[in-house]
Amino acid sequence: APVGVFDSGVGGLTVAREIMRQAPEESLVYFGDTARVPYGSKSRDTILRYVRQIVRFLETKEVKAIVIACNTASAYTLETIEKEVDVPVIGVIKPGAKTAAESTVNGRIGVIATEATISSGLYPKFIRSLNPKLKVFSKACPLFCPLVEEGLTHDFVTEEIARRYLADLQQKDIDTLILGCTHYPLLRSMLSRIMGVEVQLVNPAYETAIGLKHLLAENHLNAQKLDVDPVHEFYVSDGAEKFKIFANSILPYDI
Ligand code: DGN
Repeated sequence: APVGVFDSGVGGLTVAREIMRQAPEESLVYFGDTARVPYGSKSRDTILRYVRQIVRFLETKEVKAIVIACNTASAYTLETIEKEVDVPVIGVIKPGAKTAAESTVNGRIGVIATEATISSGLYPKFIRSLNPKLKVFSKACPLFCPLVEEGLTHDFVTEEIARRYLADLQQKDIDTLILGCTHYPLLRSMLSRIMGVEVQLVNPAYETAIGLKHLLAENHLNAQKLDVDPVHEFYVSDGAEKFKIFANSILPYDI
């Protein structure tokens, strides 16, 4: 059976990509809610309603596990969805928080994400639950997603906006920065240039893919190693052609 992966749109492809790298034997069913993106500016009730619909869709595909490959949806729905479905569910926030808590040396961590993820307060909550001494500084960067989706990943306009968003965090002496939104790993080199090489950037997608492998193993659900080639399916709620172009620019093969 495949693993279900979903996001508010294209962003979760950075998580799907990581799963394909870390667990190449697994087949994926990806759903991107491109008709209703962005989730980052919506309320918890609305996000939960959308997510329940997506989960029902994934259940019709008989997925053996579900990855909430969206920080915003993870922040607002993971706890509820875990209780409502029969298969194991993993989000991106706990893995990202754990990696950051384990990587910081000076105990000062920055988090950048959508407005909804930042106002959920979940990153600081999880980080402090792992180590109450750690200090967390958060900054919402709502313009990053649309800029990435417009293809302006390496544009000076994006760099200028990034410099403004990160100006506060640059004053905080952080040594670790969580890229708490699925689109942000695509801005990695720019963010690193602005923050300086001494600040390590945490991509929660990486740790989530490893977490998924453990979760599947614990539940005896791993695919048998490459008996058959994995098959990946992609579904969106709108704009399939645009999605395809974006996906082909991110994934290691054409979908
Ligand atoms: N995928 C969302 C996230 O990781 O928070 C960002 C896209 C959005 O809904 N704005």
